[in-house]
Amino acid sequence: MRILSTQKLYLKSVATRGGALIITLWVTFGLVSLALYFGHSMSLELQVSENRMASLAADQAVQGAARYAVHLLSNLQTPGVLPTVQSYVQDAVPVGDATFWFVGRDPDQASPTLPYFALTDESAKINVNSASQEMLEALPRMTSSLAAAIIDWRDTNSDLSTGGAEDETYLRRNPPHRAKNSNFESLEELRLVFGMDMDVLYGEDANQNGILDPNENDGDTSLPSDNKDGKLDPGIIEYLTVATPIVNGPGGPVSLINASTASEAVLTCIPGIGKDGASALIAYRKGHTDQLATPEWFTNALTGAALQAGRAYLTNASAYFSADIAAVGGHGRGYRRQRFIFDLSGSAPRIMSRQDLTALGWALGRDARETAMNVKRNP
Ligand SMILES: [Ca+2]
Ligand SMILES: [Ca+2]
Ligand SMILES: [Ca+2]
Ligand SMILES: [Ca+2]
Repeated sequence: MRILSTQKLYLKSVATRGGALIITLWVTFGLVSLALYFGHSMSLELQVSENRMASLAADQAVQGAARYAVHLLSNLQTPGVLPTVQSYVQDAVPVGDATFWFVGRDPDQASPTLPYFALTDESAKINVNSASQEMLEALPRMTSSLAAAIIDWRDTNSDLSTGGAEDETYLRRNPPHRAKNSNFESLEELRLVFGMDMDVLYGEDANQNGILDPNENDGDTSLPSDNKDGKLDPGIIEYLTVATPIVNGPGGPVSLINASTASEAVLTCIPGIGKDGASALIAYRKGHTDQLATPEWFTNALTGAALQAGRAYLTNASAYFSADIAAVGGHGRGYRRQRFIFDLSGSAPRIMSRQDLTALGWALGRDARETAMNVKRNP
């Protein structure tokens, strides 16, 4: 009996120790899980705060780049003429941990997929507030009805142009509104014009960077819709501005277009110049880069009727420039993009507009993020 009760006591003690062991194991497991949980959430928090820091650094880089642009534009070697890309930095410029780029347009359009970095000239574009119906109709993707609707939107009267749209059309919309009957203040306002669609306005260049990104050349596989032809077919927004002043020309109001910086598509829209005159201007300026600061160099490139009709629209200088600034913070994180338009016509430079383009997504092509990581920075 005595032996039995000793065995019972032993077994009881083993059971108690086993229970204690299981409890200890559970507690340990719980502690390890808690440690792992807090460790994970702390590392997530750290990552979030690093991303926040990177975004802040990118924001600061954008502001710094804007000041740098103002400095460059206020100290032009030849007034009105953009500096050559060799004379200033514009590609993967380090600012502390951050890096910025000026997203530009290649005047020679050397490659449809390679990003080009530079400040840009607003006088290289057609002013949507002064353009005639004829000029608007000459834009790629434009129809005569849409050109008429643009003019009806901005003209102060309510007389309906052929194919255009005034109050009665807009009042039928849900919610109803009226035609603006005054000038466009921004190009985004074009979205309100009757007959406008995203294809016409933005074309294939969904991120508005002037180059063909992979999703812009894959047909309907991903947005935007494109013709997969290896070339960028931009929308009309690429060729338009609201920044340049409207002056009195011999045939009515005009906004001068810079023959030294305008694309062939823009030059083609100028009355009397057309496709032939535009190619003549482009060929001349490629062959005579040293003459582009010469006043009225374009008179040597055009002949007869083209010169007579087109001269009133052309200039070789500008006082309206834009800096489309993209930046990332440390480790290539925290992407930001803002487009500034500057008015340099007065005694002090003025920011005419500032537009946040971050939501359009990455605009710097394939290699920029890696370049940013490898940029040499001051210690
Ligand atoms: Ca009107
Ligand atoms: Ca693009
Ligand atoms: Ca596509
Ligand atoms: Ca295309």
